[in-house]
Amino acid sequence: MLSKDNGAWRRMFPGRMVSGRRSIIRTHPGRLWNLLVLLLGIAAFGGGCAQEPAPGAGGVAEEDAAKQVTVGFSQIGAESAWRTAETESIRSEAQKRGVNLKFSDAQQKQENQIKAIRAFIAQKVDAIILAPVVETGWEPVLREAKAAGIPVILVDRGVKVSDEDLYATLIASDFVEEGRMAARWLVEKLGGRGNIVELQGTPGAAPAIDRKKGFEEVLKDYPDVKIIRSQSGDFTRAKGKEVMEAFLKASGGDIDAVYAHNDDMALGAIQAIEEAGLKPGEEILIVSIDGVRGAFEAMVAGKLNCTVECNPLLGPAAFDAVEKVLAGETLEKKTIVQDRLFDQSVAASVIGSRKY
Ligand code: GYE
Repeated sequence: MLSKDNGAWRRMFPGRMVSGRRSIIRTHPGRLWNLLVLLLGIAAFGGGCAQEPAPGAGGVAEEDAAKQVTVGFSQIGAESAWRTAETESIRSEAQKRGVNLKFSDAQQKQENQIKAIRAFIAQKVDAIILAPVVETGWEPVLREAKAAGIPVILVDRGVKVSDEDLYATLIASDFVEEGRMAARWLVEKLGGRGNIVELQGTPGAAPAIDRKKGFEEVLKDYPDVKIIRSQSGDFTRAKGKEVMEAFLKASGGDIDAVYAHNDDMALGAIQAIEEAGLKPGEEILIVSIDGVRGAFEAMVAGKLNCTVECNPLLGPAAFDAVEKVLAGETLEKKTIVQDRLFDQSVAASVIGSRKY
């Protein structure tokens, strides 16, 4: 192509000196080779595109380090099987793409997440992935990230801020809809009448707020289905068990069903119900959210009735967002992860294909 173009150029401008690259190409074939080698070198070693590592590209360690993207990930903790699956998905995707991941576990504390984000800013990371423990209180630190020119990608849970430009995008499930799905399933199973106890997630967390909201919204149309007790079990199995024990002590015989905001709390409640001499899944119906392996096992064993899936495998979508934002693209403000409902009737046939 080059020589053909060059020929055309010569035909159009016979005997005329041309400037710049074309003159080099036309008049000095040896230099053309040198230029090609130079261009290939730049492409192979990432000059000028330091923020877009070619997945799987090999090369000398030093040259890789020069173009490697660094991302800080502020994770909430390890309270549930869902959470550990999310962490694993982000870690393995970072590794797959050759991203240098700085991981920070906040042990359920917002103040630790804020500290981690400040440390990421000081370390001049290229981007930050944040799974925010609660919805409010993020504005100042997000402003600091923005001022430093570091994009923040929210995964899993949302935040409430006055300016949506403080984050690049949110990748999460529709928690309100999950609550509605759980309620519709339970109302039907109860035949439109019954007493429910609710195990809420972490106070102030988007999934706890929204799963309650969606569930109650459906219940409005069924006056004979009531939530008789509701308390936080912090999304953990141990706390779910403890709170369920208290519910059983207070209103034992009146409880027809449990609505747990996640599977771990439902699994804790199952233990409490069994220890109280009752049959979970039969004498007390149980519906929860997440769809982790332990929930499927409990459904196969007949102890859990239903789970609404909430997909934690957010690594690929999170790093797609990182790559796009670093390439200067504007992202959709929210990407909603699609979820499904599974009950005991399908548990045995799908358990083998579950990925988390
Ligand atoms: O449902 C729960 C976890 O934020 C969607 O947090 C997530 C929730 C998930 O601890 O198990």
